[in-house]
Amino acid sequence: MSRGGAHFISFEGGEGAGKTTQIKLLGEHLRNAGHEVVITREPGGTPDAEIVRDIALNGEPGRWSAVEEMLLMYTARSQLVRTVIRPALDRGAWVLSDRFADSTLVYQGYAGGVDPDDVRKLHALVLGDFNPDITFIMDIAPDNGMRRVHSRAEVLNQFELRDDAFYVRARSAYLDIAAQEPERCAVINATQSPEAVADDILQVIIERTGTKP
Ligand code: Z5A
Repeated sequence: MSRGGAHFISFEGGEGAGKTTQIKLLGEHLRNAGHEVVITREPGGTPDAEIVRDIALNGEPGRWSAVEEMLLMYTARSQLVRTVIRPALDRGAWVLSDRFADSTLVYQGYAGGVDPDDVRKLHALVLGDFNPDITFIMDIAPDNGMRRVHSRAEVLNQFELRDDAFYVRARSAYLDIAAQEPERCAVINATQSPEAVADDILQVIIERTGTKP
């Protein structure tokens, strides 16, 4: 999808994969190079969508069915795209999103039990063919990622309390999506040092955009 000088990049992967860390590093790199950068996250990214984040993520596992979670995610996503992401792309900005639609396909779909085709249909209904230009799949074994999360000593959200099999299904679903959509997705070895991961990410951006930002 051509957007002129604008780029929409999403970061996906399991808990503790380093998505937030890498978005910060890439955002700094791009801003230092003189680009407008809009960083957002999902669920969230607008005041209303942050309220959805709060009710979707907190509480006990099982508070919402997977279908209900999917609807919450797309309600928040629709407003985020309409009010933040599309306007930023229209201005020519780089938009870096901490998770996007693949998270719903993986967490509510492949790992959560909603038919993935139904998730795709909802995406088409809400957003048409709107998708990131590049999606980084930050790949790390779930136990390794969770060790990083636990070492932060925060209160865990209801997704971080799910059983190991859920995370194993999620990792494998991400790798399947990357295999199905190699033009959009790039799998990054997230077990490396933050600097090495950042180098790999920049390399993919150079290859895919044809410019060194
Ligand atoms: N969810 C969903 O179900 N459906 C949807 O459609 C959407 C989301 C959009 C959001 O939680 C939850 O919502 C998510 C899926 C669900 N499930 N969970 N959990 P979140 O935003 O709170 O969690 P997260 O997205 O997984 O982020 P995270 O746990 O903060 O991980 P991260 O952003 O990938 O990692 P980080 O914060 O950059 O780093 C984690 C720690 O590791 C930190 O202490 C770093 O200093 C450290 N770190 C980072 N990189 C490295 C490297 N390379 N080496 C060593 N240590 C590192």
